[in-house]
Amino acid sequence: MTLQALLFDVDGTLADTERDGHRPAFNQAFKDAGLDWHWDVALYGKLLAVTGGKERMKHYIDHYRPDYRKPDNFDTMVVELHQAKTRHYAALAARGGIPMRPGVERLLIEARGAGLRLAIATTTTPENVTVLLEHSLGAGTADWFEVIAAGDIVPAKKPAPDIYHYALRKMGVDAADCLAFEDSENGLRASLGASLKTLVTVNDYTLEHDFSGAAVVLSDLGEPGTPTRVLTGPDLGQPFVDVAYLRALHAN
Ligand code: XBP
Ligand code: MG
Repeated sequence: MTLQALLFDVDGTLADTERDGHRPAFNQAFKDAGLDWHWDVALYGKLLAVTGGKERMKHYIDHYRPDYRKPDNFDTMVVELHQAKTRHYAALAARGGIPMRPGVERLLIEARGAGLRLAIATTTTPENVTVLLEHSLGAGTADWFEVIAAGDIVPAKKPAPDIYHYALRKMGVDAADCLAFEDSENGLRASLGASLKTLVTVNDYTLEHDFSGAAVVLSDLGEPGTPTRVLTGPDLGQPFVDVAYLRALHAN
């Protein structure tokens, strides 16, 4: 059991994409289509219980809009709305509008230097991952990840473990030799379902989630000068998460 690879969730983990990235992109797509659907910050927090943008829209209609009469082509309409939403999100991300969370860039650079293998396991659409990485982390950084497992590549989204199983299979690595990084309960259920030790960094939408089973729950990865806070789990006595911290956590 040696630490060989790190698997990262994207939304909420690498960057705070939900409130000011995905949410306004959905709202713009709804508006462009002449729909009176609008997701404010609080409602979006509730809708996040359902992963996947298309699945989230259907959930919204089924649970919050009993007044809405679905057209016969509702499924196609949702797919098209989601494509429009993805274009809006990509434009926002391409303007560099979504910064990486504290410590993410520093840790990725150190991990690469230490020979750790990197992968992504996310529910979001593949284009969203590439555009975010290339514009917020830097040109060429999508290539830092040997596998980008994303979106509809597996039919069952998080909290199902399928996306993690897919990434592990592609990498040919044992779950026992990896660590996963997540920010949400659904994400943690997925990583734990794939037997991955998981480090959680919370955000405003996920603070109250149930993170039982996580190896550690932190405020963020921390930076020199702005230390991380341990919310649950062992205090490894380091002000920020670096590769030495990850090796200690993995061996713990
Ligand atoms: C992310 C999601 C995604 C995003 C929106 O969850 O659930 O649906 O909110 O992206 P996780 P899409 O961080 O657990 O992977 O609209 O492309 O689905
Ligand atoms: Mg997430």
